[in-house]
Amino acid sequence: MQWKSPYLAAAAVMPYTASAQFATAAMMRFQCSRLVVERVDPLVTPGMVQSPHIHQIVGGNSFNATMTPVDYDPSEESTCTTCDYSEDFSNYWTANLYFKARNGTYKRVKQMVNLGLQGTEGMTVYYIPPYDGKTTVTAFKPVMYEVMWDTREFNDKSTWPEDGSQPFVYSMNDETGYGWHGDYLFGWKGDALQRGLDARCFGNACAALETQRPDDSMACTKRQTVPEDVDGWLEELPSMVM
Ligand SMILES: [Cu+2]
Repeated sequence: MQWKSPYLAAAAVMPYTASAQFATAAMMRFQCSRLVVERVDPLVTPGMVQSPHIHQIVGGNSFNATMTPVDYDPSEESTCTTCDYSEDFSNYWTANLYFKARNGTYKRVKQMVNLGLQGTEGMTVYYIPPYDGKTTVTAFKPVMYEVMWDTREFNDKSTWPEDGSQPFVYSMNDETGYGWHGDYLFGWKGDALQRGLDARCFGNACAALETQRPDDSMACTKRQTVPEDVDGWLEELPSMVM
C-alpha cells in the first residue's frame, strides 16, 4: 500500500482510485459514524472478550461479542444506529490504524467523514443496485465500504522513525498495509435493503427508506465491553496486550 498524506483511504473491495467514481455513480452511499472502538469481533472470535486486535465498529448499538449469524437479529436488538439510513442496524467494522512515533509510543489515527456526508469518524457504506439492463456490470459484491484516516496530526517528520520508514501500523501490528480488513453483520430491518435497492436509491436519502439526521446518528454510541483508552498515547498496541 502507498501511504498518502494528509489522507489515507482504503475500500473493502475497491482501490482508493475508484472512490471518486463512487461519489457520482447510481448507488446508495451513506455515512455510518463511530459506534465504539474496542477489541471485539463476533465473526472471527465469537464470544471472546477481548479479541486479538482492536476495531472501529459502526451501525446498530446491539453490537457485542456473541451475535450468532441468522439467530441474532441486530434490527430487533438495537435501539439506535449510527447510519444515515435508520433502518440499517447492520454492523460494519474495520481494523484501526495507529501512528507509531519515534519514541515507540502509539496513537490511534482518527477516521474521517467523506465528502458530502456528516458524522463522527466511521466509514462510508455503499450498496450497488441490481443490474438495470443497460449499464456494464462487473462482479462487484453489493456492499462495500470506504475508510479514510486523518493523518494531519502526524505530519511532523521529526516524530517519524529514524530509519526513514513510514510510521503507520494497523491494529494487527501490520506495518505493510496488506492486512487491512473489514467485516459485516447484516442487520437491515425487514425488507428495507431490498426496498432501497429496488427503488434504486441513490446517495444517503431516498423516499423508499427511512433516514435520520446526523445529530441522531452521532448520538448513537455504545460503551466498550471492556473499558480501555483508545485515544491517548499508548506504550503498546492493544493487539499486543494479550
Ligand atoms: Cu480484525
